[in-house]
Amino acid sequence: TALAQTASQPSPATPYLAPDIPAKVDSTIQGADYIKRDVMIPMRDGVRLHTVIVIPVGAKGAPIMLTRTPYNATKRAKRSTSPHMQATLAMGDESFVAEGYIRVFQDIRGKYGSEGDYVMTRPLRGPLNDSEVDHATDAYDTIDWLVKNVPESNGKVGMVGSSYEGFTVLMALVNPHPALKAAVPMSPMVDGWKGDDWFHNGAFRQTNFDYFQHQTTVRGEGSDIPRGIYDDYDAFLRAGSADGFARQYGLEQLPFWHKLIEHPAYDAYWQNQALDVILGARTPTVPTMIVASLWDQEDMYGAVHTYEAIEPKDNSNTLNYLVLGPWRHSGVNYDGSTLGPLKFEGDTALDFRRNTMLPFLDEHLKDGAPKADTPPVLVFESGTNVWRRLQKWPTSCATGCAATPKPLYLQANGGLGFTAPAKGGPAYDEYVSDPAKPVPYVPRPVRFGDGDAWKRWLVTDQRAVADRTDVLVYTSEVLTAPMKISGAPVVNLYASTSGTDSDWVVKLIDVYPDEVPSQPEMGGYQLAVGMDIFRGRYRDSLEHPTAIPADKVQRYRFELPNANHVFLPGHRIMVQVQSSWFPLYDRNPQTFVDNIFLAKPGDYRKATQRVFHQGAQASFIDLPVVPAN
Ligand code: PG9
Repeated sequence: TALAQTASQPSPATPYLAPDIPAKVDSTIQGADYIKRDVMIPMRDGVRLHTVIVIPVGAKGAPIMLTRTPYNATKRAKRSTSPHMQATLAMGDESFVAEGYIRVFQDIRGKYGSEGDYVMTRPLRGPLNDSEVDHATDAYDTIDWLVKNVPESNGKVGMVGSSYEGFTVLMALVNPHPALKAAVPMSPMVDGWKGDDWFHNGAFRQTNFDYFQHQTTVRGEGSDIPRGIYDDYDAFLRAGSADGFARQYGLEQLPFWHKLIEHPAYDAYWQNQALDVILGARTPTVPTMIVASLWDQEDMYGAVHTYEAIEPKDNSNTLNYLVLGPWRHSGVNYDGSTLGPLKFEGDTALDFRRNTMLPFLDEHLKDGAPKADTPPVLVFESGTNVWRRLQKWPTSCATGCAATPKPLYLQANGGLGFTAPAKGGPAYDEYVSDPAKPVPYVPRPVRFGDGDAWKRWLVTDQRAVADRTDVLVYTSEVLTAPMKISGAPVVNLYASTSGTDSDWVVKLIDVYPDEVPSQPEMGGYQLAVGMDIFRGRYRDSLEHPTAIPADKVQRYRFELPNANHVFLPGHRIMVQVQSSWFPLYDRNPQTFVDNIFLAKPGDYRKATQRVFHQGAQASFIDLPVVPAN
């Protein structure tokens, strides 16, 4: 009977109310092909940094690949829960696993499992940092500990990482530990004012608010900003200024926001952090492969400028390498077969990681590895979609390059060409820039939280805005021969505004033929090859902004991102000019105020903008034209 069965059961050893969550569970995965060690590594000031070390079972004399991250070391070392190291680590690490590397991730001080204070992109010791530690010392102390405490290693350490993690790689090069034998900084954050993350040429990037919220409200991962508004175009327009947005959502509590609004211009705060300048002033000793993406929507400035700063110091030609791939920001670590509508032959990112990066790292980190056949510069040529091996970058520039740039002139009636505009005819084109109706940077609704849209926005079809009355469009004749550019196009805009301050956005565009049989949706596509914004108040000095005299022609000169592109026969070249790029960039009130972050509603005024294309005031883009291969 049921009663008899109950009575015959043995008395249980585990009390029914024993707590079901034990104090500690050993999470070792039986039969795994790797060992994970979680350690706290002491720094010179006593602060301990949380570090995850992933070691292949049976490793002996293996090199170490280190990444120092603000993005959670535990998570970075756990793509999935698996007994296989290959599945445990991220896609970008697959080649390291295949080659038997020990992989190490460390939380930087103040984030996730690490002790200490978090300071956003903590400046080096010096005028901005009077403590005894920075990322250079933390990297040094970490590497020192690793080579003494990981017996499975051969004592050689490499560093790799993208973006913030690329910044920590560059920081480790400031006073490198002797065991640091090779470095691969990818899309590193180098100059937060000129063209990486926070600003572009003084215009503030409002996508950063979400970043501040996630990264600096708590030691771990912060939550989203509860906007309660679907379209960020509306959310930011209604908030008024960037500071208005910050106050509305409680971000004015964050110290980093105050550091930004207290330093809107390129003052000593930014100058002293410019890592390209800092590294360019030192003698390089560690072989370094700097990786950039051609369509980097976050850190498009740092990589190439750091390469250019170090290059004159690399007397042996064995320390400074550059790679430019057809990727979005950090795309080098993911699938590089496509970017938005652009299709490449095979996975360009995997190809690079496996066939260029790994042999380079092996050469310097693996005992007895052969010398790699690494070209000084490896650049992807968009348009023709092939890799090119070069001796130097750029190929065309004002001085010291194989070719010098060629001016591409804006002409009357929307023309664009290499001949200076003829005398006579209208001297300028004009539009009204209305801060109440700024030009959207992508078609509305705009969702900063839509990661996929953000990753591909630089290749958005620019037809979306070409017909707006506040966007000027200049188009060349149809090309009959390929035209290749290889370097940074430089904008020389002659323009006036009826206001006293203004932003200028200039885009260099490849217009596809009307019909593209193999990919019909590309018919007439307007693909940006390089575009950027310049805040007019900084035209004469990045440090000391001045009001623009109303209705007086001024010259605005600034670089567009580096490109290595072939405009194919049948295509046309296009230039677009506009005065807002919203809500990615905060609006310029078009009235000169001390601090644009704090502009009041009444400061935002319509202005009549004129772009000149005649005589001494002929606007042009200096194009880094080189012979097509
Ligand atoms: N672009 C990001 C970032 C770098 C440095 C500072 C702040 C943000 C990143 O992808 O890490």
